[in-house]
Amino acid sequence: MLPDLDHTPWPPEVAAHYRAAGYWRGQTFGSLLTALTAAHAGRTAVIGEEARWTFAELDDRAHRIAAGLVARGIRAGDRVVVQLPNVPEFLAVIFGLWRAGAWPVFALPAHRESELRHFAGQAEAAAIVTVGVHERHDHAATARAVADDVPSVEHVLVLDTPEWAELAGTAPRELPDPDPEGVAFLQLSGGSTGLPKLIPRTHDDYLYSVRESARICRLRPESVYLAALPVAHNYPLSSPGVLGALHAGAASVLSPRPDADTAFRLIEREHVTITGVVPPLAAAWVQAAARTTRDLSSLEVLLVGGAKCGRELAARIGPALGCTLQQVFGMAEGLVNYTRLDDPEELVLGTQGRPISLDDEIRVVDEQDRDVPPGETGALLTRGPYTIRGYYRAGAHNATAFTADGFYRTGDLVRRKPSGHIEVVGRAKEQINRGGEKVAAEEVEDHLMAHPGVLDAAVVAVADQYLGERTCAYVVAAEGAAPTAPELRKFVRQRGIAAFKVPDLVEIVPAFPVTGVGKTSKRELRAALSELAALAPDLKG
Ligand code: AMP
Ligand code: DBH
Repeated sequence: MLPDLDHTPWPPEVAAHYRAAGYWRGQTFGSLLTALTAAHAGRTAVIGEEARWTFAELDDRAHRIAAGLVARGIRAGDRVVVQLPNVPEFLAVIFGLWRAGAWPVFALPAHRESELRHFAGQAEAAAIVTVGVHERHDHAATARAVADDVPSVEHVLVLDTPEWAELAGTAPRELPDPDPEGVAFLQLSGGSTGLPKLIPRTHDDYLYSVRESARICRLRPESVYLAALPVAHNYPLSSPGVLGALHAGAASVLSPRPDADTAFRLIEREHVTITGVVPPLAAAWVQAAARTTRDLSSLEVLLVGGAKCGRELAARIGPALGCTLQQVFGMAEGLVNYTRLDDPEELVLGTQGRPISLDDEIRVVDEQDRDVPPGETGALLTRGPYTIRGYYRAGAHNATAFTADGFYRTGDLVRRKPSGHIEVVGRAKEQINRGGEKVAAEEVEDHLMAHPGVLDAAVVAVADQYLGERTCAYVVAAEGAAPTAPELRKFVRQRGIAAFKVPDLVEIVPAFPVTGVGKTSKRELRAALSELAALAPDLKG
């Protein structure tokens, strides 16, 4: 079994190559912000609904927060769960943590007590940074409940409180710059087994992907990036995201919500040039664009990714929004693919792009890990200068999530074009992609199994017109029990998990179909979904 390392390093000769090739440049996020501020001090860096900060203001805030965190006992290498909505403070907090040498653990606003307890516990976090009530949820109360359960958590820091104002007002001080090859933060994976795994990303590796993303998306100081999706997610954070925008000296607008009304208002107000959405949102924006009175003419590029963008939708985006479509297929574990802005239409509409780096190694393999012939479908394996070699403290999981020679098993089924462009054709992992929000089947199954009336549970994807996929939970009731679908959905919600993980459909069945070796056949369950009514009696056996 592999050891439970915080960070699985790249082999030394591979790391030497990444340095020599100029991918890893020995810069930290803190020193990047210092350099950006020197170059762009008076330019706008970040725009919220009300606030508008220059690079110099963001830099000053990050310095003060770093000093305030250190004064409260946060040390280099400490993990700090950050659960913030799309507000400018998000950037001040993460750069503050980076300057203090602490590692942000990026939770999403949608996460609830169960997930936060897992992140804080798994990371042995020293603190949680969050907000008070946001979108009718009391995040501060949730964070305090988590702190009560997780002994390592000593501080719950809540934005917009007197305590926070004091911390954020601390006099700046010089702090040692952390190791650029060391871990910078823990990102979350959508997961396919159990609870989400934590992904250790280094300053060097992540900055490489951010720098190249900014270049590939042609960001320049005059660009304006709109973060419509939750900014802690890897996609709006780095593909090219708010970090790519900062890197280019450009401004980022943080949208409180992703809906067309809010986003279009901000596009018009701030002359947004580029943004990124998931396919269902792209579809909603395409519809809304037909009747909007907002001026969207500043928009040059719309990135679409997180889930497969079908050709039909892809073809409608440019004409409807008056901009160039750029497909992006990425993962928090590393590898990011983009269609290029000068790619022929056939590739832009029909593929999910090609890798960022010439040193992104791609293998497309069959079930025995043998390369399939060029152009045929297989499972995507990858390794490269910004793809992790192991999850955080997850030796046993790493043994199966990676090949012995360090390739990450993405779980995606793909085909490769002669140009190197990748078409995503399906998935081999037990994950439901709910319009870009990933749901690990096992995590939801475990919550269902906690109900006394549930003997067995299997969660599968069901095709959905809007989201691409939704979740369906098949449940076998315990003897003498008769749980109902609404009861089970409520039960799962009350376990304190993100709303997007609560099963959309719950079907109570007498038994599951099994495979030849007696495992629950999810394939048959999925097939059964399309003819549910007719098949239900046959599920016995
Ligand atoms: P995560 O590992 O949670 O960051 O999620 C990454 C996964 O999202 C990938 O492995 C794919 O399954 C899926 N994904 C991301 N972008 C796309 C895309 N453009 N098309 C299809 N699937 C995507
Ligand atoms: O889905 C993702 O995780 C994702 C999508 C697009 C991602 O991590 C990214 C780009 O960087």
